[in-house]
Amino acid sequence: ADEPKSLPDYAAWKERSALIVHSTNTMETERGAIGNGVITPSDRLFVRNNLPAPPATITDDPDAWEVNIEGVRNPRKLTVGELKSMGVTTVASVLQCSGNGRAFFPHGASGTQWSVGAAGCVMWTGVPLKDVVEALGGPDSDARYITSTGGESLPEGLDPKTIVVERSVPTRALDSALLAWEMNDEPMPHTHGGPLRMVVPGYYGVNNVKYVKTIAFTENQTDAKIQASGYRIRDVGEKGSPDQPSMWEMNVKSWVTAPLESGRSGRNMIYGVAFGGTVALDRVEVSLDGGKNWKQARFLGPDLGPYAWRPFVMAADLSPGEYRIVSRATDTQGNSQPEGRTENERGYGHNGWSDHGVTVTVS
Ligand code: MSS
Repeated sequence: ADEPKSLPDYAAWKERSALIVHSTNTMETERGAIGNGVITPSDRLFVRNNLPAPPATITDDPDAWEVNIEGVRNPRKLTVGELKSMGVTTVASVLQCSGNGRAFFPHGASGTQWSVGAAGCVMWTGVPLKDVVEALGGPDSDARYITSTGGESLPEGLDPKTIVVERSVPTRALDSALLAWEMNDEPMPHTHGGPLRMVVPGYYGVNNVKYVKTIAFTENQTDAKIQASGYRIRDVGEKGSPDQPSMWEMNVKSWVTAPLESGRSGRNMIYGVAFGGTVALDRVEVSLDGGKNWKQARFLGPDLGPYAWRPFVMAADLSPGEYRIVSRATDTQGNSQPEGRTENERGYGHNGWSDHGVTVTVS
């Protein structure tokens, strides 16, 4: 058997037993380690890097880190120290990779075979991007996108546009975006984008650019590959292109976190997590028979706002047998998880309830 992979140095502080190490750049939270808390402990949070992480020394003096703000009336460079005097807010939001659930696609979508654990709910603290932009005179009048650039140093000899982590999101995200220097009440770990991270609540992980070094208000989306052809919903076998839907706002989703395999005859508590992306959740229903009959679950713990996930629980009195347990979330706009998948080349955005279920044997 293969030796279990160990954690890479830059993530060595993580709880090894809570994670599946896919590669040096990709680690997911075990389904059973997601638990039923409103916040994912930092040492259990998944990691995904498209490029090797910059050296950990970038967080030695976090207040000295500089970010360029461009495409505003008075463009300038600001340090994290300066940002800290411009405003502060804390937002709980789900960080989820676009490819979470890719392992369920039957066509063998290329990329990390994430099951459910490329997601967590995190508390971010930083300055609302809106406050920063207003202090600099507001965005240029033709701005339609906010383009964030990651601070990795790029290997020489390659066209930077083909490798840089640079993502554009529509300016509607300005209402909620923040430049965050803390995660879960601690300085932003280097592993998760410290000293400074662009956080776009309710948007897929890729838009939450780590070690952010430039924020630009732009008329067009960046032509970086990760934006122009990457992270797009396209038919199986098709190439990526800018006219296809980009992985921006997340869709409504839920999954069961316990029990996962076996239960004892009698009362069982079924737990899971659910979120609505940029829309608050209305309800979660659970089915014990693969979707024939549904019963509403109860939310657990405090509501940390529309971008956070909500743990849920449902009590079930089970006699011995096999159960297909599935959950289905609905947001306050009436969007519900579909039963199936939207087949797509890269296996993005899967929120179908059927594939995300678990088969539990009660004895
Ligand atoms: N940022 C940067 N700078 N770099 C990289 O690579 N990645 C992405 C984000 N950001 C990156 C960034 C992704 S893709 C994701 S998911 C995220 O991040 C993750 O996070 P963490 O913290 O967990 O690691 Mo998919 O959609």
